[in-house]
Amino acid sequence: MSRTIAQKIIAAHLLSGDMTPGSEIGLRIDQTLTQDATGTMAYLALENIGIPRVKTEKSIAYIDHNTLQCGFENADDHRYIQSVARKYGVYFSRPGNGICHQTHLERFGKPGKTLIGSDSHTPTAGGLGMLAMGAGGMDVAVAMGGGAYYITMPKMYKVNLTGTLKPWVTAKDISLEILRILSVKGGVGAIVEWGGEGIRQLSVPERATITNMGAELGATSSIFPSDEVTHAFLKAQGRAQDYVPLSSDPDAQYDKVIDIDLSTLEPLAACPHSPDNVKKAAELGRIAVSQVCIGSCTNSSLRDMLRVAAMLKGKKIADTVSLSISPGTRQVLTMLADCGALSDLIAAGARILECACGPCIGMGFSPASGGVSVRTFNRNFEGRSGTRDAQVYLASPETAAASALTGFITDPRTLGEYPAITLPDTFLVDDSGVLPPAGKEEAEGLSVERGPNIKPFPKGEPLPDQMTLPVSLKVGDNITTDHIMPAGAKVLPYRSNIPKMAEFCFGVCDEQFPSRALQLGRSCVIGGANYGQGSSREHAALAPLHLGVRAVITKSFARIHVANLINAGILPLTFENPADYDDLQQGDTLTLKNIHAQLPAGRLTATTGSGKTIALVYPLSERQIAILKAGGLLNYTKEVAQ
Ligand code: MIC
Ligand code: SF4
Repeated sequence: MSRTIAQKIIAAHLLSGDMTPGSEIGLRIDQTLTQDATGTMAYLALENIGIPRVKTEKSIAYIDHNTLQCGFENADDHRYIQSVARKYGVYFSRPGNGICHQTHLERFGKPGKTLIGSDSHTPTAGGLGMLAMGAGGMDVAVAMGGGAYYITMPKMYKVNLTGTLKPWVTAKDISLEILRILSVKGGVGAIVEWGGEGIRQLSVPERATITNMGAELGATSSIFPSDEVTHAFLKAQGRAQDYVPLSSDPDAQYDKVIDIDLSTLEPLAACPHSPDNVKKAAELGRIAVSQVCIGSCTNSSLRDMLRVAAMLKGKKIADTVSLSISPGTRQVLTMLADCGALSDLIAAGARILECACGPCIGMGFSPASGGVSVRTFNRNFEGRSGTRDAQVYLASPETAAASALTGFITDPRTLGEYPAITLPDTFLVDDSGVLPPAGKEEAEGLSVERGPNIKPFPKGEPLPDQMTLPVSLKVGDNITTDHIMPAGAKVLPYRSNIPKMAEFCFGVCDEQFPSRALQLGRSCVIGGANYGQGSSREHAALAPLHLGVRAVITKSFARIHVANLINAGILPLTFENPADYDDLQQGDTLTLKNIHAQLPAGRLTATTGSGKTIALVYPLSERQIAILKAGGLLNYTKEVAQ
């Protein structure tokens, strides 16, 4: 039987279910990663499950998100994760060692293996031919404990690249082009495989830029073949032994095929406030820029940094621009320093930040009021930068550096000749920033260090058979997890303190929501299409849970978020007739009866306060129904273990 790359990896890791698109499958997971902002919850869940040692081939805990330490909270979280990792058999990547996805790509990812990470950009490792997926922290905890990871068997999409990129046009522009074509909803329920002659010119870090931004399509994952380019990259990282070739069968079937001729692409930019609001940089007009940020898990490789350094060498950035540069990893930063390129960046006026997420997650470097910021990142959702009225544009390192030089959003082709760079044949390998776990015997005697900010994992309650729920909030389409549970330096320190964090829930939409919801007791939230897109943060389910939200009813959901809702014990439902969305308002009530009996059919009738009957649908697997009835994944996992 002929198969796509992803189907081959799925078949080799299938623990349950059949590979028909739409049905639930359970996968064996070889590797896991966590980062600190979601990691505390994942490890609290792991401790709760009660397994003494992780059972994966490799699990790594990265510290890269909450690295601004304005009080004890983040440092306490780092210390907790370090101690829990050491005890439970997890490698610990120290703060400053690098952004999880870039570090994982360089040092740990392996073609043909499965990886889940408590971060939506985990598919970055798909650039290496790995099946890598973002997941909620509880799912990662279960996978660390040796349990299956469950997904809906995805459809298969193929993007065929032909032709050659013109000078100044980059992998980032390819990512933006596919977002322009498919939109932020266009990849939901699918794995996007990249192929065609055109992929040969893309190095692994460039491929990773593309698989990274596949998260913005809503795709389950994105993947490249493992070929001679992959082999060369692994060899340069001193990991030639990790190479295995991997490609799709010539007659593999795809649900959708998209062709892109690379020679027709131009430098692009995603305009405020969505990654799919894509326009040609040349056609944006004269937009003055006050800030440029280069880095993030999308564009922080040595290639990207060297290119920017070559563009800035011997020049000064515009007086009106503040430029931040965050190299992705310590490997990148050290190599930049060794070859002198770091000095070129500093001399041009750049502010060098540590190897971490930084401005991408609003951890410092928020733009000025109404400021225009050009960023090489992957998300430009409203408010994410930390400045509510900032205008954030997403672009390639080349377009960003050109804009830093001129002070206006600039098509880099106007700068003249494309500066050549030479990438080394071997990279500097120093894994001393990754601390191995304790051996089994030593681990038994170790205790976990918990600071006062680390509160116990919130408990879900078993799903009642009948509920009358007032609508505590109604929101529109494309609500992101940054709306539901904002990030930024003010809120992120409370990632391990759900009661405190919940005070900021939906703050971008309605600051009164937390107090109103608490007052109502149990309630439901009404949303539009693609509800919960973006991050994997399960806080976007746990904070509403804490505030009494028992059901979320929408036109449609994003993949990771709906899994997080179920894991938290919150009932997800969609309108059978989308027009019913229009009739329901904040303050209305919905009564659901005989819930348990109706769930297996995936269809529930609800009665509104005015007596109208509406049909709500959502297909749930037996496992998901059992999780909801148990009051969330942790309760369920304990029940199953007994
Ligand atoms: C993001 O880019 O939104 C984050 C911050 O990396 C999140 C994880 C989080 O909220 O901690 C993600 O992408 O999953
Ligand atoms: Fe970090 Fe930004 Fe990447 Fe999220 S998208 S992992 S915040 S760099």
